[in-house]
Amino acid sequence: MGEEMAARPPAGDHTEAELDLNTLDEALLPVGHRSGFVAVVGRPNVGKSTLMNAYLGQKVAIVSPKPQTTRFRQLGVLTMDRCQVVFVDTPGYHRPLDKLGEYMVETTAKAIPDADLVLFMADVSQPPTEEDQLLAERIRLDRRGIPVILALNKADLLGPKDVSERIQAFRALLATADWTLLSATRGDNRDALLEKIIAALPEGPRFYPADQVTDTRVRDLAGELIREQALVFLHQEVPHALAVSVEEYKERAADLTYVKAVLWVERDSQKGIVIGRGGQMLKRIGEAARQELEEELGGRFFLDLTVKVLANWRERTDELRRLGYAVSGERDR
Ligand SMILES: Nc1nc2c(ncn2[C@@H]2O[C@H](COP(=O)(O)OP(=O)(O)OP(=O)(O)O)[C@@H](O)[C@H]2O)c(=O)[nH]1
Ligand SMILES: [Mg+2]
Repeated sequence: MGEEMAARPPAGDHTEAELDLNTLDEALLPVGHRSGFVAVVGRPNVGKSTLMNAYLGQKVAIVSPKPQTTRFRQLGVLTMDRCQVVFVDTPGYHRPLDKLGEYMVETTAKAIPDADLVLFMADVSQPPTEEDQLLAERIRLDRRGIPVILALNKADLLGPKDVSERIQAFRALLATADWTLLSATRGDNRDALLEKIIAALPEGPRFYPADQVTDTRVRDLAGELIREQALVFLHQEVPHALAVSVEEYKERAADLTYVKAVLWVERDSQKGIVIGRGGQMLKRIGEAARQELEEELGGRFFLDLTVKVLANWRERTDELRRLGYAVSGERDR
């Protein structure tokens, strides 16, 4: 199935509008049509993937309360009649502790000079951290005149008396950047930020067909959705040591997809935790993942999950490559 995921049709009867969008030939794009790549960067857990998914109205990138959830560069294409915004969701910027971390940070760093706009996301409910400062420094060095917007997220968690002090502290990181205080989950200022993003993009044609929402293959998204559910149930070091590879993805019937996936961990003890007593943990993860796949991708799914040990995979370039984390290059599955 190497297909990329198409945009979910809007709810209700929008057939006419959809047709218009899909058949609009480049020459017919409205005067002043804008387009461009928006690198969504920030330290882990600030809400980058949440915001991109909210703009797209569907889950293209997985989300979890645990830091370092996103490991790949993930595109989210938002097409409107007047613009096409290509969000580039990136892994959280941090001080890497292993080769996987180096790959993640490199992925983020590479997205910055390639972008038309950098969206620096931060968690405004906490003071700036060293990671925020390191990233701001990197942006100052690498952006080469590219505009930056500071998206100060999680405003819903910010007490009113801290607002002005916190805004000042984050603005000090990138003094010339425009900024918006928002809540990606509650929606406050989300539309206002989108308008700022669109206004900052150059005029230009579409990069992707109007009905394409990402460049992630469906089978890779399935692997990510399985990992997302594993992150819900697993704690401490296990989520970080976990990788998921999809070995088979087959439509067995019109309405039934078979997915065979391996959950890789680094040690026997972690394997025991992921399987759980009497297989209970793996069963819970599998059941939750099946529901998630059915909700996000539609149709029924049959999941065949196994847990295997790949000693120290986060430190081994060859194994990282095999799992799709191609160091110094793009994803090469
Ligand atoms: N209260 C609150 N929580 C939020 C908001 N935005 C995101 N979150 C939560 O923050 C957590 C992290 O969200 P993600 O979207 O995975 O964050 P991320 O920046 O993509 O994280 P990494 O992929 O690890 O870099 C999740 O539990 C979200 O539900 C917000 O505006 N308010
Ligand atoms: Mg993320």
